[in-house]
Amino acid sequence: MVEPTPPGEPDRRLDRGRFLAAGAAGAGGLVIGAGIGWGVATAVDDDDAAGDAAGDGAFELPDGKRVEDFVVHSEDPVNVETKRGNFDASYLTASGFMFIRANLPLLDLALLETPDEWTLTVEGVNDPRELSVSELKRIGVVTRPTVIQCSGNGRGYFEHEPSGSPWTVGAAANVFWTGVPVSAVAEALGGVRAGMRFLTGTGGEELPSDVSEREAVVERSVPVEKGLQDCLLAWEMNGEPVPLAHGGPLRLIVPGYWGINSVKYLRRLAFTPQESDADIMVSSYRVRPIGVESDPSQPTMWAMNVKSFITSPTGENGSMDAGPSRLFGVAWAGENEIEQVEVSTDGGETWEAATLHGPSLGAAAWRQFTYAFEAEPGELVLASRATDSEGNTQPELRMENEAGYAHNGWRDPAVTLEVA
Ligand SMILES: Nc1nc2c(c(=O)[nH]1)N[C@H]1C(S)=C(S)[C@@H](COP(=O)(O)O)O[C@H]1N2
Ligand SMILES: [Mo]
Repeated sequence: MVEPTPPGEPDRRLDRGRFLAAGAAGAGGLVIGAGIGWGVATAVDDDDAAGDAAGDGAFELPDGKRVEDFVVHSEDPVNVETKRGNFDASYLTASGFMFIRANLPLLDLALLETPDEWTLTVEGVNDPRELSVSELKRIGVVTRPTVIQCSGNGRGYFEHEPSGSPWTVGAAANVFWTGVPVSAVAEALGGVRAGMRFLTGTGGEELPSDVSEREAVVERSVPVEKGLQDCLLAWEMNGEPVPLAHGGPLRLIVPGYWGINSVKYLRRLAFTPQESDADIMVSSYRVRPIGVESDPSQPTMWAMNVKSFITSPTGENGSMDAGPSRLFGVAWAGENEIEQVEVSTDGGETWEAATLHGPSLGAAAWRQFTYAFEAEPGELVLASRATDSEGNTQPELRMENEAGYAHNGWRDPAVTLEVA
């Protein structure tokens, strides 16, 4: 079991290792309804920035990614967010632009030379055994687009400066996964044993020797029904073998849930009676008021909430020409569909319906939107606000919480431009 973080010392112990400084404060995922609030952030002393120093440009990214396409939050382990402009107006995030969120140093690239030989242990079924990727490929195959989003996406907007990477909008991506449904694997191995309530995935990284396995391992549990209805074991992303940074040779994909649940380098898939007792399940990724220690009774980061952001114009150069213009953006809502997206060109005073364009790729994927407008000289503040099929609408403000999870407010990510 894990020692709870002492009161008033949230996540402070994570500073012991760089890998954890960037790591455990990471992501999370639960559905948080609009209107829930824990009050206004109070400034807290923050000396937890270790591991989040901006890159000096001298390091290289895996899989041929270019450093200049990202905002660098840490180099080792690598945490880089996609620059807003690189989402452009596409329904798909190109692999080369996809953010990387790593709790631990990446595995050896040589692994990808023989991806079919990667093995996975399956437990909690009637016929537990080890399966290679080539065996998995014969059990079944589906292709699904999903959003992968870090629980801490938007953390950079929280005024209390939570521990962990200060992502803005770019710790999210929409990509296609190809792999075998978890249900087909369970069936091939004689079915799930009685009494199993969770599906637990374990990452295959080498663990540091100076902390316990439970503290370092990337291991997450999701409800067993979710696992059997919806999850897959992916060996392909955007039509290519899953790149190393994104969990190749084999990754668990939990559609509609926060990124942490989609465990990379999947080594063990277990149907279990209890949730994992790893720190990443027990104490990290728990949503709690500012200053409150984490505990397993708090909501964990499972299904994502409704969210959108404008991808173009980015506001990066701060100005644009007056005249006819058009904005683009993306919206998604975890396990729900996007019902509508409204946009504002006056910082949220008035709202108009945007047009949903491009393909509808299912609830777990994001939807593109666009809106044509006349840019008048002066300050222009562009905002977007999505509503999902359950009637949840993005709130104006973030929900204040200790670790800076689940930001879906519309005001912070708004784009401000000077029109001339
Ligand atoms: N094995 C393993 N799986 C992992 C992680 C990790 O560090 N190791 N990070 C998680 C987190 S916090 C997120 S947000 C996503 C990031 O996925 P990406 O790096 O492919 O964008 O992977 C999740 N799965
Ligand atoms: Mo994350």
